[in-house]
Amino acid sequence: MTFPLRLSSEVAAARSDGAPIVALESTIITHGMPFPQNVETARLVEAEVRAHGATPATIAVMDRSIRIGLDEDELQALGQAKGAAKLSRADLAACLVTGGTGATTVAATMICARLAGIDTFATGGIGGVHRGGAESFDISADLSELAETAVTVVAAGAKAILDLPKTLEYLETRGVPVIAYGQDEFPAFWSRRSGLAAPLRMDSAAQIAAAHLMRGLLGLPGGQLVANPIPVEAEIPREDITPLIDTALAEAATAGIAAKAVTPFLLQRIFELSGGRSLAANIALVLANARLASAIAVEISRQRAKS
Ligand code: PSU
Ligand code: MN
Repeated sequence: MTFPLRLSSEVAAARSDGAPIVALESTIITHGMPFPQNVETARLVEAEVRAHGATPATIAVMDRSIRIGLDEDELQALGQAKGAAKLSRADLAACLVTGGTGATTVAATMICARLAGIDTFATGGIGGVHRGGAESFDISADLSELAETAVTVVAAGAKAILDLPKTLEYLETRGVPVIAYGQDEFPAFWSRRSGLAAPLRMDSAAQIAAAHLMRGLLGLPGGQLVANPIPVEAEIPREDITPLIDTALAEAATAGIAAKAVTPFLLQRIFELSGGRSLAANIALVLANARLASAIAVEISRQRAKS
C-alpha cells in the first residue's frame, strides 16, 4: 500500500519552504452551505488566506487519496457532488479503500492536516455535545479529536443549536485549551456572546502561536480551540436566532433526524427560517476565521524559524 496523501503543487511548495499553510475543511462545502454560495465561499476563504500571507489547503478525499489543496475544477466538482460522504475519524480509511468522494469534517480535517504537517486550520463552527446529549449520546467526534491531534483550530465557537455548557465541560475533561480571542466570553457562532465565560483568553496571534509551539515542546498531544467571535457588523443577536433554533430543533425531533444527519438538517432549516441571514453571517465568520488562522500560521512559521 502506498501512503494515500496527495499535496497540490502549491501546498507542496509551501511545505518545503516551511511557509505558513492554513487547512480548510470541506464538509462546510458539501453539507454546510447550499450551492453556489458554498463554492463562492470556499473560493473567497482561499483568497482571504492568500491575502494574509499563507497558503490555503482545502482538504477532501477524492480518487482514493487524501487531497491537500484542491484546484478550481475540483472545488466546483465537490460543491455540486451529489452524495459526497461526510467523513469523520471513523469513516476516513473506509472511504479511501472503497473509493468515492468524501468531505472532511473538523475531526477528519485535523487528522489529514496533521499527516500533511499543517499546524493551523480555519473553519466555521465545530461540532459539540448536542442538546439532549445526555439521552442521545450525540457528541461530535470533533471534540475528542481536539484532545488527540495537535492542530490549532480557529472557529467562531460552537453553534447555539448545541448544548454549549456541556460542550465546554467535555473539552475541559479532555484537556483541550479553549481560547477566546479578544474577549472573555465564549462566542456562539452567529452571536458574539453565549453568556458563558471562556476558559482562556488571548489577544494576539503571536501568543496563540507560541502556546501551540509550547504544547509541542511539552509533548502534549491534542490541539487548541481558538474561539473567534463573529465580526460585529455580521452578528445575529441571540434573541433573534434563538426562536429559529428552537423551531429547527423541534422539527428535527419530530422528523426523527439522528446521527450524521442532525447538523446538516439544522443548518439548512435555520438558513430557510432566517431568510438567508444565517448564511450571510456564516460566510462572514468563516472569512474572519481564515484571517486569524493565517496570522497564527504566519507566527508559527516565524517563531519556529527563530528557535
Ligand atoms: N459547523 C458549521 N458548519 C458545518 C459544520 C459545523 O457551522 O458545516 C460541520 C463541520 O464539518 C463539523 C461537522 O465538523 O459539521 C460536525 O458534525 P457532527 O455534529 O455530525 O459531528
Ligand atoms: Mn453527531
